[in-house]
Amino acid sequence: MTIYTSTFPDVELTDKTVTQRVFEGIDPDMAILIDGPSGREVTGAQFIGGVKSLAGGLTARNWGAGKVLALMAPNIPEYCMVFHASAWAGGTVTTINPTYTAHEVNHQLKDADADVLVTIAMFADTAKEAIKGTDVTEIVIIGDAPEGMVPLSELMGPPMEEQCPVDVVDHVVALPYSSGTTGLPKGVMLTHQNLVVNIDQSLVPADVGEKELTVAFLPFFHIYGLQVLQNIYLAGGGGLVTMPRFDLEMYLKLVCDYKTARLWIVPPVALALAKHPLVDSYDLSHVIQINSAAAPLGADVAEAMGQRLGTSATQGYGMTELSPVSHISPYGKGKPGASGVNISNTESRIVNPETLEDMAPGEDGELWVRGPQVMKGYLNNPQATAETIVEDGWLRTGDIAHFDEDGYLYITDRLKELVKYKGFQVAPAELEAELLTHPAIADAAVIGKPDDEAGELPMAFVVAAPGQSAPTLEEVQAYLEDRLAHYKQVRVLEAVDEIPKSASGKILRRFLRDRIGA
Ligand code: 4UV
Repeated sequence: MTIYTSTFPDVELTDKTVTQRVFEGIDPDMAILIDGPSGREVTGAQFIGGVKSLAGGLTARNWGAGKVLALMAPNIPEYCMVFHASAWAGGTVTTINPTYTAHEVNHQLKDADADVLVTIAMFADTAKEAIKGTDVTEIVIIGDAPEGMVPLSELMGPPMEEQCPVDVVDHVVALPYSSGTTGLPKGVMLTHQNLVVNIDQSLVPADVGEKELTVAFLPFFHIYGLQVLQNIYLAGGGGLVTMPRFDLEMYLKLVCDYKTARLWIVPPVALALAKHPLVDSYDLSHVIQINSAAAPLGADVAEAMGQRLGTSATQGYGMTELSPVSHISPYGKGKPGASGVNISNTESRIVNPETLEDMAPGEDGELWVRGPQVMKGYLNNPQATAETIVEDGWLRTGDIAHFDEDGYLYITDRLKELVKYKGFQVAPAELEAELLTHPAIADAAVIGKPDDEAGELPMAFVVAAPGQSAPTLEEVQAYLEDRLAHYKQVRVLEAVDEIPKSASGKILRRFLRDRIGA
């Protein structure tokens, strides 16, 4: 067995909850959360007071200890308050993409067994539709609530001064959804200890400066935004300027106004920073580090962005199931094309996915990761858990990679089904299931088609039902519109006579990728 270890000192496992850990880093007098569009500020003291008071209110309504709170909101300061109030009160937060359709929200509410849904007025209609047939009886609205819904302000109760006691090793505090290596999106059970240790592991090399601000446009519902921005910045003594949705001009303006040292981005934003004419109108010379993750960053784009902004682009690697960070490029020590080195307490192997034997150093194979940040498992899915976390606690990532002689990780391919559209997860199995409900489609398969801007586009191969002609791309898009969020939409379609499958009925995606030269 060839195990790649970390060169960083181990961090200690503690019995702190994630909110206790985050509170430790907070300066009460600093504006730690700033709403980007309005400039509204929340100080550390206001944040802590708000979390405790909301935790009291959640507990009074029986939405605290042991309960699941579904949070479906864009990045606004209250997002962080709701997340930590639930954690402080002993609850679990399942994070929902606010661009989801009612159909998708309904599925997650049921799967996660949510007790209450917190959202904003803009999504009230979706929320109302989505709670039908679920255990959620009330919708809480951040801001002014439409009739029949509860305004968040009404929940502010007498403060709960102490953390509700929980077993930090076992209690699931966050339940984001990920499809992992195969199948439909699943609830990823992350414990307090998972999140706390990943904060501490990341802060060893990540070097967030005291009182340092960054602009948080990466959505908090995804683990990258939730942990790297929300929790690591706050625990590290920094703060966030929140953006409810990405807009390049506003992003550049906020980065300049708040003189943020570090940018946390995904590859499509790197492309914009490298190529978009708007960038020339802003002085970004104060930026010292740009870190991209969540999807492969092309070498040309990284180089062009670095040159234009006068800094180098580095990459990190992670996965929802890893809380999410396992590899980071230490500040000033990135390598072109590399996704970083093992962080503290983290081991990696490169394994032949067929024979399960370790590959020779430098050779490509499946990346396996072990460390205290590995999830507890998938919710209500012991089989998927057992297929993903194998003996001795190794997590199979489904990514193909190798290490160089200095211990830097290079992701070179993806073994798993997952499609990444602008860094967002699109699960082929989910699209295939929806496509199969179309009356003119007899069979379907979805893969990612390489694309310069989005990274990959969801591409569908469809077989027409007997006696019918296959639907066109436009027809399929119109059909899926009410069922799937915009980013999961099929962008390319090809009608075929049959879907290539193995003897056991598994779609042979490699054949389809070869067919389009991907
Ligand atoms: O589960 P997920 O959607 O999770 C993420 C998390 C990425 C993060 C977050 C915080 C970090 O500090 C950090 O370094 C990375 O995206 O998707 C996981 C899959 O995304 C692909 C890969 O296929 C993972 O299994 N991916 C993530 N990072 C990279 C990547 C990368 N640097 N290069 C290529 N693919």
